[in-house]
Amino acid sequence: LSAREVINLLKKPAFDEVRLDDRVKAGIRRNFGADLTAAQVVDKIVTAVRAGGDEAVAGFTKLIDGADFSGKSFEVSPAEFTAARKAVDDKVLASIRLAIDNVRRYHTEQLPKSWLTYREHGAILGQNCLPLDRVGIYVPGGTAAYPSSVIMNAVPAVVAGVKEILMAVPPARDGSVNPYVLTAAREAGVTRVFKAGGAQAVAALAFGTETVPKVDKITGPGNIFVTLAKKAVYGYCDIDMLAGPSEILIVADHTANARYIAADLLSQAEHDLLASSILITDSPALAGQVAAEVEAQLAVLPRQEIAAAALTGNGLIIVVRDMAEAIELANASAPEHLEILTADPFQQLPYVRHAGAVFLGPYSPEPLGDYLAGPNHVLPTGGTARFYSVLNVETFMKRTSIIAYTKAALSGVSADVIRLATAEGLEAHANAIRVRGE
Ligand code: HSO
Ligand code: ZN
Repeated sequence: LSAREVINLLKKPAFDEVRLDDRVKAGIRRNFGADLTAAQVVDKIVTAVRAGGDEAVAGFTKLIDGADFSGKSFEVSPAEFTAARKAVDDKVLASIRLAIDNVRRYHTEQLPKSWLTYREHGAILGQNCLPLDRVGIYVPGGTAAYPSSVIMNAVPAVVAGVKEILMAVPPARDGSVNPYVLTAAREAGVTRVFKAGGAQAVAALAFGTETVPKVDKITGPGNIFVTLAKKAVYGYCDIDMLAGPSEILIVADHTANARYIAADLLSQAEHDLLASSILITDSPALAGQVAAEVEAQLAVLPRQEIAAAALTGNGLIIVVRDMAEAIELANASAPEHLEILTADPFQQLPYVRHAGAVFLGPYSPEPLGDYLAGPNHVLPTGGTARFYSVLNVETFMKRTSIIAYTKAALSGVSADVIRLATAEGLEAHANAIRVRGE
């Protein structure tokens, strides 16, 4: 392929209706009885929940997840938390706690500082960094019930100082929620958990219902319905980003270990039918070894079907002339996860401009970051690493500016302010300065 063709191949859309897989399309037809797009379905759900509150949420939960909460609470009770905790092995609990600890330590470093500074004539200027009051974190269910995602969303919010952290997670048919997810929620500091998923959960958090208080921001990954719902409610509350299927792009030279590379490529492929796994190397020999390794390792994976579909759809091995070309292609792709497996990976780091997270060297496999190295695993996908950042403490904070001038400081700039106000034709603005000079 020409360089241009390769670059076009690597630049995937963040998410779009075209990427809906057939099972989702069949689900839409089954539940909504028409050939609607996902965006149209989401629009219907969001409007219904905004008007109908709890009852509408319960209706969609029954229709889509099969769990029946009509006339019952869909909030997780203290008894359910206790039962979940009992179902979790002590060793797993210890690992959850280690992950929370590492993630907390890392995110504490990110806390922004409020500050005040002096200007001429005793004027004081500053900035106050404040946590949001109430946030909602979305945690996917189904085959993607990830306690690690609970940790990655909740811990930065706790570190930011958010008082109320609500969580929404889709229930199983019998109305239950994965015990690991509930235990991680409790350990990480989540305040309340609601058994609702999809667009209905996002709408409930954004607009509030009788049971669910309205939040200021919704974070966390989800399927296409969750993502489109976040887009639809943006402005009524804030959102973190619009995330799509997982991606890994590995840049490697002849010194890299083909078994490691294959394992890491498969680690993201097993997430999702639409996940993407790409190797870029300047070594044709390595390319061949990795292709063989991927086949061998894939053959014994429990989630073989998903991983194979992902590799067929979005798996690539690209052989380039040199590392400069490899990094250029990596930047063009702006991957969620970028692994650099070269003789001296730090040498490439200064040239990396677009990536959600970078993993350097043979002992920093991507799954280490998914669970407990400390950095967040909620990352921009689909090329959006060009403009979105990884989820972080400031995701849960906002800044307020502070202005405290003295009489002397004000009179020093009065004429300038009046001139600017007059130029804008805003006489009342000018007067606010004038009356203080009298
Ligand atoms: N790699 C996923 C996060 C995750 N992996 C959760 C395992 N559990 C998206 O970056
Ligand atoms: Zn992962």
